[in-house]
Amino acid sequence: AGKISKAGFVAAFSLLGLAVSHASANEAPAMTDAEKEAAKLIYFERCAGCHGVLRKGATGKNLEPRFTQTLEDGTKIEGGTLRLGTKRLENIIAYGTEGGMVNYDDILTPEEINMMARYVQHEPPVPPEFSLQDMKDSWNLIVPVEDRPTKQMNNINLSNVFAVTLRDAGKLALIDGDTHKIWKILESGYAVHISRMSASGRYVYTTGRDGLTTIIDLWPEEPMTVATVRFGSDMRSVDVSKYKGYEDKYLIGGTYWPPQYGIVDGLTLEPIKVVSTRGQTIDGDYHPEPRVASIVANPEKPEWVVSVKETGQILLVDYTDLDNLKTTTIASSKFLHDGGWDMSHRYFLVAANASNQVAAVDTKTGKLAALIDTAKIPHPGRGANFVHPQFGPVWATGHLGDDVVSLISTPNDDKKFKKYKEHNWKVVQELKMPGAGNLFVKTHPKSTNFWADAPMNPEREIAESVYVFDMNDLTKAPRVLNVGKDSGLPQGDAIRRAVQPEYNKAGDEVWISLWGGKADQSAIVVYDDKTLKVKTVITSPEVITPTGKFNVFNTMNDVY
Ligand code: DHE
Repeated sequence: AGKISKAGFVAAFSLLGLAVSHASANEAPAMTDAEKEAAKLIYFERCAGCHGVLRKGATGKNLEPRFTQTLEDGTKIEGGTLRLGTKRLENIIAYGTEGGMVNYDDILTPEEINMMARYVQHEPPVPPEFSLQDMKDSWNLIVPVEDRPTKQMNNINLSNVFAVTLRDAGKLALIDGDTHKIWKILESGYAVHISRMSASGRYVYTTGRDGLTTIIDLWPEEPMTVATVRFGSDMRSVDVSKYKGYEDKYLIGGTYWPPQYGIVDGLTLEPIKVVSTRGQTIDGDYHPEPRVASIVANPEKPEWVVSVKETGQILLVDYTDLDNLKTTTIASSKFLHDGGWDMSHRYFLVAANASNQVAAVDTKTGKLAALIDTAKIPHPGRGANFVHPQFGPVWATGHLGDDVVSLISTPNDDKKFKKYKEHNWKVVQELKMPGAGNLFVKTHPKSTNFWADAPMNPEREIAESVYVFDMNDLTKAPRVLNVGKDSGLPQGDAIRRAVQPEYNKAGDEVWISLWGGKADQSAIVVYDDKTLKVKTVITSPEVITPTGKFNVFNTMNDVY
């Protein structure tokens, strides 16, 4: 393991038993077995994240056959909802919708689009569960702790290394932030979603969409994967224990399928425990697929904050006694997704994206602090914190579904911020963006700039650019940097999405991924934060579909 290729992943996926029966509903259009297999994989890779394996909907709409099939006599209204049918589904898949569905006409062929339109009219196949024993069977300890170096064996400034997801290549690039040189590219499993750092900064943990988690040791001469484990068959989040005395002792991983979280040893990844997240939503309805979305470690308490998407329950998981696990369940808002800490690191703010709300947890009291209504589909990444000239400390989120960035006033015990108390937990300002489709925002304590992307906007000009606000004067329109043009790479047919600003450790450079097609060479464009001029373009034939970038120091210390 440690070297799981795309093909390996596909094989593992089938081994996991995902080649299960496809119970066809009466009115579903015909499909061959080969088509069903191909469609199932595309659904998993492209659709399940938003619509769910069981297709009950979250960020995306419910796609159960009762909504997707055409009735024999044509399209009909069912329970107030339009039944879709093959033709309309093909249009939606090809061209997207204003509701946030992206277009797939540049990724899938017309035949594949037709196949997917037919596939989602069949009953969804239910993948198998994944037990603690399954996790143990998948565990691969490549280098035991005692065989690892006892000191750093290279001269790299590890705290300024960037872990960069090469999404469709199934790889992770480790890039030296001081020299801008690619240090090492490692196999990582399919589509690493996030990387998180160990409390010590020595290890990088990655989590792949295929459920594979790796631990990479940065101390050998060259970084290497020292263990791997599979938490399930679909996964997005991972974090280590950070509380004093527990640094790097445990690692938690949250899965989309099966809906559960697992806890493993932080240095070897040996599986210890699995806990299901199935249960009741905040409305009291049973949900069979409550997926684990964001997870963060609280450095001030022996606790992880775990957001369960479909139920709207935020769990505070205490890791001091895993046999007698203590969990606080905080009812918030449904469809929890991504989030980050406020400036004081006392409050965790998480987007309930399809509810158009942000939930704030007070980790000191273990209670919900606020539910804040926002513009459509908030999508903060981890958000961004700064002191607003008029409203004091704010935490910011962009929006996938609206053309604004929302600034939310956050409480702060520092005396000098007391006067802003009346604004707390209100959206105090919306910064105007050129369109919807933002995914990530970022700033740095040493900077006066605030960066926002818009990769999901359907317009090329907008999606290939980033927007830089001056935090000293937020009445000004943002400066526009066209990352596509700045990369110097030739423009093809597909939009190259400019995605996820990430600062270096010093806070004087911002790295943007230019996320092109699977077959195209892409790039990471590095800007000088002061002059907004290009400093370097990091590219090579191996730089394929770069997306998330995680600076070791900033990720370790939640600097954003
Ligand atoms: Fe993400 C964070 C889920 C699509 C890049 N993404 C997250 C988190 C979740 C999530 C739950 C929070 C993890 C945490 O902090 O613990 N993402 C999902 C999806 O369900 C969704 C919508 C569809 C899917 O099938 O995965 C999705 N995400 C994407 C992408 O298409 C992106 C742009 C490219 C990619 O690599 O797949 C993408 N997501 C990211 C990144 C982060 C992230 C870069 C971490 C941001 C950060 O700054 O922490």
